Amino acid sequence: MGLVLLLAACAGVPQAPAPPSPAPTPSPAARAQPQRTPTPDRRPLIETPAWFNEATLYQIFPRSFYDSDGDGIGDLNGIRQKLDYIQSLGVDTIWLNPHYPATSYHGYDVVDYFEVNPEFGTLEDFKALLVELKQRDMRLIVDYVANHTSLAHPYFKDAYLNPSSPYTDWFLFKDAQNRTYASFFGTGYLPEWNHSNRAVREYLIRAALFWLELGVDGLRCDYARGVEHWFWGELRAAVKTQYPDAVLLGEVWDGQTAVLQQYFLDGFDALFDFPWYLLMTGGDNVNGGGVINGQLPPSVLYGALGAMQRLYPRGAQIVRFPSNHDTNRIASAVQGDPARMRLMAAAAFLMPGIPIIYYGEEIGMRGTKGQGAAYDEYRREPMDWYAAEEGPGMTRWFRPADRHNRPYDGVSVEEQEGDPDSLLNFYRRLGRLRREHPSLRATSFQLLDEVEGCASVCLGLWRWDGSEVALVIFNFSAEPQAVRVPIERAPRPLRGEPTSLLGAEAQAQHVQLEPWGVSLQLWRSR
Ligand SMILES: [Ca+2]
Ligand SMILES: [Ca+2]
Repeated sequence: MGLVLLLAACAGVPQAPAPPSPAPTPSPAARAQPQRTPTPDRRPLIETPAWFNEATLYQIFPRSFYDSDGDGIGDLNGIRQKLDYIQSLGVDTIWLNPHYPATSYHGYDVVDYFEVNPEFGTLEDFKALLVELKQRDMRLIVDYVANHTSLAHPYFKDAYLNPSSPYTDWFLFKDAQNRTYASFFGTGYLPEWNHSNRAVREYLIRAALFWLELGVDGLRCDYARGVEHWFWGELRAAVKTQYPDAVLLGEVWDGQTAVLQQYFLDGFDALFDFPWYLLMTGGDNVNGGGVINGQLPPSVLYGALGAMQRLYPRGAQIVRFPSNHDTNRIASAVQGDPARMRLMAAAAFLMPGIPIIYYGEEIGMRGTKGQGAAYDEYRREPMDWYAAEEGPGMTRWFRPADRHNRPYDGVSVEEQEGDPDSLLNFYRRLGRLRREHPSLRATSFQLLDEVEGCASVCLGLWRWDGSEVALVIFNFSAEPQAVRVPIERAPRPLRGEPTSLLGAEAQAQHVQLEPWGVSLQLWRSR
């Protein structure tokens, strides 16, 4: 722990009292009473960008999103043309999957850390996108790949089979001829950087500062676990000195909150909530599992949600995702059930944390890991803009006969745009609720120890800010539920009758929840 604290100190985390050790999920009795007299919060504090707490995110796989020049490949100008659409979701921040020159379709083998993939446009196009985003008060987070690079990176090309190369020590060669080397999961084509070489660290940090200098608002740090902990502290120190408002968002793929805690102490402002995601879905390659399919009780989420209050540093920001480019799409994970698609979206938006939408999720695009040479491509299919799957901007880089998304399947922006009951418009409603209600962006929350009338399959929580109090109840079952509204447990005084913002109105302090339904009641607070 001492080492961790030392590193935390150089990462800008004050030398505070020792962080608490991982706490077990509290017993129902321990959760039973709201805390009227708060005990002193001894967790360390991280200074995180305040704007990020308010953000709503959208993840774009650029190759698949919108094609501005008719070559069938999505590009930066295409994204710029669709900002009205993105904003219509209530989104104000984009996470862009890698935009760098690369030899792979996915771009995680970065050939040049200081350029734009010519398939996606030019550096000038990138700057034009930033200008337009700033005009709209929107923000951009770029992917940042510090673990590994490309076989085609000029430094690796120079060092491969060439022990006298000045770049020999930039990689992890395993023999005297520079023939074998460490690579990402042993894949061979993603050679790992040697982070113990100071020149490598300076190079990678220079790349980060290059994009921040252009006006980028944050870095989504790919495969943070592959890189030594202390690198992230060095990156934080370098970034925050010049760009205190830049967000460092880490991908730490783990189901254990104690593992995420370590990465917060390393200097990340924000992490994706993989513990929550894995419980909600049952796993990234699983369809039909987890809480969202009634295969796990929602009480398993107490650990992940409680970690925000007890285990993670104060200020830690959690990003909640129903799916991403490495997972089965949520529409497939819930086996095409529209009610569970909505419930998962509501869970991402209404549980505390920062929601992110993976492009196409908002129209229910399906995607499951493929079995052949192409596998993740099936979870990154072209954004479906049109009923006919044809039209301006449609990308065509991946259209196998066995793709998941088809013409006239009800899954397209065109088919859902004008339908007030569509999934697309449900996502917009969630985005609006988040924008309009400070209680739904606040970090304060209190889980109900038990939802009366629906103990084992419902999950409820209070959220509040200075002026309003919200009660959210989720029904993770295929049966309707009648639950009592526990107003006597409210964390703040309630004024008047509640307004029902999602689900049925409360009648005599009871609400009816649809199968796989959600209820959102809002009070003014005294
Ligand atoms: Ca194009
Ligand atoms: Ca379609």
